[in-house]
Amino acid sequence: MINKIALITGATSGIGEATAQRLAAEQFNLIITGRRVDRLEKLANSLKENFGTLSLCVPLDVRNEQAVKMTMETLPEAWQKIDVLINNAGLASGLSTLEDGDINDWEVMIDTNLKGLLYITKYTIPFLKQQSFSHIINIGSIAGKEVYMNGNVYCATKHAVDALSKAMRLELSKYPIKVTAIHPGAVETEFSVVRFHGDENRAKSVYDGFDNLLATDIADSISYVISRPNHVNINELTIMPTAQPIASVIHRK
Ligand code: NDP
Ligand code: 8X3
Repeated sequence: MINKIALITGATSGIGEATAQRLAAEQFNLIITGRRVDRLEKLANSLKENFGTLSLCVPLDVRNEQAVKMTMETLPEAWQKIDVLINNAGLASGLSTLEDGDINDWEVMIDTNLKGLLYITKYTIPFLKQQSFSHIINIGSIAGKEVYMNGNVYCATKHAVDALSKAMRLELSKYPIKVTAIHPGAVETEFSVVRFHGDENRAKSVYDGFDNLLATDIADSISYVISRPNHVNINELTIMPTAQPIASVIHRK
């Protein structure tokens, strides 16, 4: 059996890392990217040891268009048959009104969540097109479906991911490349530590008193979506903790 290949952005932590574990368990070989090289190498070794699969570690900042272009244009031949692209790398930076917002936070979110996703997608499409069927999974957010207080720019970038997912589906179904957007609510990862610029106590309090989603729950949904028959595409999934009916309401014990 020939192993399928998935490219996962942001595989060094959280949802991306859990997805790498899940897909390797299903015998995918993986192109894993992120900025933290030590974590990529550790992950690749553990996947090989636990599942016998191969990983190509690609240290990459998705905000660097030239680096993304060069990475994809020089991809070793054995890794060019990409079946699944998982656009997962992303972040929230800060949580405040626009009036009080930090412009650097806005730039980082727009450059990563929006422009980074575009760069990766543009330079991966030539490989996806070569496959008889392939699939793009975009990790959006409930913040791309609703707007909550102080979420402004993060919400805007995730609304853009929602719009781009629809645009990609329109343009790419002819090849055919499937496009699925997955919109999670609160998942406990490093997300809130990053949002609060390293304040671990504040980050922990986000998940106090209710059963948040786990990164493995989202990996599970990705596994489901990419294992449907070729003629079936799941356009989008919104996945929430039971205790979080909408973005801004969490029932805490
Ligand atoms: P984590 O902070 O745990 O993981 C984020 C990943 O993105 C890391 O692997 C990080 O790698 C990577 N990343 C961030 N910036 C860049 C960059 N410039 N270039 C390359 N990689 C980058 O958070 P999550 O796993 O929670 O987040 C994954 C995705 O899920 C994000 O798009 C997030 O918006 C989305 N999401 C998260 C939710 C949550 O509640 N946690 C809910 C809904 C959506 P590195 O730092 O090594 O570069
Ligand atoms: C992350 C979920 O609700 O913090 O996208 O925006 S939320």
